[in-house]
Amino acid sequence: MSQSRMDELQESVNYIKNKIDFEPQLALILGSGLGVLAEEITDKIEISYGEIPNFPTSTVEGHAGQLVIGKLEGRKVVTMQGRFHYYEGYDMSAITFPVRVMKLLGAEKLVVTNSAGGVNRNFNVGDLMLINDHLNLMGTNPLIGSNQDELGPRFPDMSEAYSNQLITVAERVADDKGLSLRKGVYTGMSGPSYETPAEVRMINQLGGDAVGMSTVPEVITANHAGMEVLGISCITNMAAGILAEPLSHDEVIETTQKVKPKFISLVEGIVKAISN
Ligand code: 6GU
Repeated sequence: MSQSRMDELQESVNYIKNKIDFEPQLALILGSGLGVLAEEITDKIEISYGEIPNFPTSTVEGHAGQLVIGKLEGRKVVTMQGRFHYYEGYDMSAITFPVRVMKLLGAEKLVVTNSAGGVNRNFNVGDLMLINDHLNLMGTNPLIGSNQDELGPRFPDMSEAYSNQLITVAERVADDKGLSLRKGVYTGMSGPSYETPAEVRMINQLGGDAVGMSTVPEVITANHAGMEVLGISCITNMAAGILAEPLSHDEVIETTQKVKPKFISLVEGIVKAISN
């Protein structure tokens, strides 16, 4: 990361700060089909990615591509409605950029959501999984390159990449609401092809419970920045070879639609319960 990249970050942050009159405490990244949560945000300002200087712009359908900054359950939040994926052809610096912007805006905590394929055979389609660790099988790392010490350390610790404290909060909230949750290891793959059955068996043997094409770069960046992270996967389908049927993006969309109310209720409860 060069000094000019720092200047670009600062320019983006200043642009956004000029439009808001409070500091967001909590950042949210909403995955495919889960962007509806942003509709629950009040007193909000929406800023299209394309409008923000130096921001990458989103291409995938079903991704609105904007920051939504406002209040959710009384908390000040900055939300990415639509995220950037490595498989879209963005380089890692484009994927990490918004995370750094949200941190520089004031967010000390990050809640990241995604849709994922189930690798653990005990899981069912429609389950929500708290991520307690990840496997980075994307073939790269978002922090490769010169380190900008203002942003974080050269060799960031990843021993609690997903905050145990936030996991405990999420479990308590789910319990109060009578929602059942899974807990497990998220495996990040580059995509865009889904895994082969052999790859899914490999992931399973390595300890992965779910597999997807996002989250890992953002979580590494957030840890680098010293943010506390909570990750939630919506198991939209079982990974290849687990069930007899082929995988389809349509199934992913369909399941997220079904899980939406449960997901919104959980995340809202968590946002409310997270202490400042
Ligand atoms: Cl099965 N694999 C990957 N890589 N991403 C997914 C998925 C599977 N299901 C939803 N997203």
